[in-house]
Amino acid sequence: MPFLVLNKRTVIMFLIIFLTVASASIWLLVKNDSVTVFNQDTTKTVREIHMVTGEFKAKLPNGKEIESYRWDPGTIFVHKGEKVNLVITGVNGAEHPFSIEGTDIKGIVKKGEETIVPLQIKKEGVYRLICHTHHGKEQNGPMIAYIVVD
Ligand SMILES: [Cu+2]
Repeated sequence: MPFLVLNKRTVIMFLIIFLTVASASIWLLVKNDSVTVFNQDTTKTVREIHMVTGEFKAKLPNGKEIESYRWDPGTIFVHKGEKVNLVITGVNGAEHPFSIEGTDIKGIVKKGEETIVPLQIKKEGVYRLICHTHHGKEQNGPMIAYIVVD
């Protein structure tokens, strides 16, 4: 009856083969996992863009006060068809009723409150976010932000 004789060299050779296969498997598993996680992240995340309502104020040498209301930042960039949440916080000014030209999006931003505007614009172009209270120079405006879609 033949016996399986294992000498030191054979044992070391088997160990090396086993370790090579094991580390290759672990490497493949880890690699697959990280790819999967990355894919889930990119499909589920809706990008947030934060904006505030601001006010510039100054006193002229003759004592007269001048002021101007602003969306800040004044220009934002989104991709065509991209889902974005525009989060606008009211800081200066009591109320800013707004609409986005060329869309049916409208709403109101109130001092101390957050207004979330979901955006998904499918046509390229520059869309104006207009405040209807401060729409012209006479009303301390124009309070307009530009949404660049490309
Ligand atoms: Cu306004």
